[in-house]
Amino acid sequence: MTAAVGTVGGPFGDGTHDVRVAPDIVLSQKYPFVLPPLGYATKAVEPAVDAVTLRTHHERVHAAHVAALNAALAEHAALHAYSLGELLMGLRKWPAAVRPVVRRDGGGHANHALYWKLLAPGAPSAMTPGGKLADMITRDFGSRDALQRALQTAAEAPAGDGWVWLVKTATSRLAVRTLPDEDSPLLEGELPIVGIDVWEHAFTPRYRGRRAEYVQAVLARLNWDVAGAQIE
Ligand code: MN3
Repeated sequence: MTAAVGTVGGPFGDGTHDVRVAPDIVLSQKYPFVLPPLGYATKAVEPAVDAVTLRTHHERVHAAHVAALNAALAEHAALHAYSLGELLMGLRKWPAAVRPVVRRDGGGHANHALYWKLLAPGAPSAMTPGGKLADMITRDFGSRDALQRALQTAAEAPAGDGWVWLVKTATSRLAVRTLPDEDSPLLEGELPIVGIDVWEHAFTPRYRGRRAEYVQAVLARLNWDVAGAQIE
C-alpha cells in the first residue's frame, strides 16, 4: 500500500503489502476523496475478521463514507483546499450545514483507512511495538499487556456504535479513548495511533457481542509498525 491512494473498486488480493506506510496517506487527501485499496486479499486477515465482513465493510461501508463526503463537499468549494486531517481538526470552523457530514463521513473515511492498514495480512505475527511507541507504552501503561487490557476494557464500555482508540494526547501522552460513531480523535486534537472499529465486528457471527474477544483477535495481528509510524 505504498501508493498514496487507490480508486473505488481498486485492486484486491494482489498480495502486495508494505508495512512502512506513511501515517498521513489518507489524512493528506483533499477533495475529491478516494477509497484506498486494502492492499491485501479479503481473506488475508481471517479469522480475526472474516472475508465477507471485510469486503462488505471496505467496498460498501467505507466507500459510502467517501461518496457521502464528496457529495456534501461538492457544494463547498472553499473547503476543497483543506486536507481530510485539516477538515477533521478544524471542524468548528466550517459552515454548520457541512459539519455533521465532515464529522461522520470524513471521520469514517479516515478511521477505516487507518484500520485497514493496522490489520497485518497473513499468518498472525509476533510483531510487537517498537521504537518510540514502545517507550511510550512502557511509560504510560507499564507494559503492552496492560495496554491490551485497557483497550479490551474500553471495548466493553456501552458506547453503542463506536471505536476504541489509542491516541497521542495534546501533551504527548498515550491514552485509550472510546469514541462514539465515527468521531475521530482529531476532532479533539488527539492523534490516532490504533483504531479498532468495535460495533460492526463485535456483532458478526464469529463474535456475537464478545467485544473483548474481538479486540484481542485484532490486537493479535496488529501491524505495530503501522501504529508506530503514526507518531514518527
Ligand atoms: Mn466500520
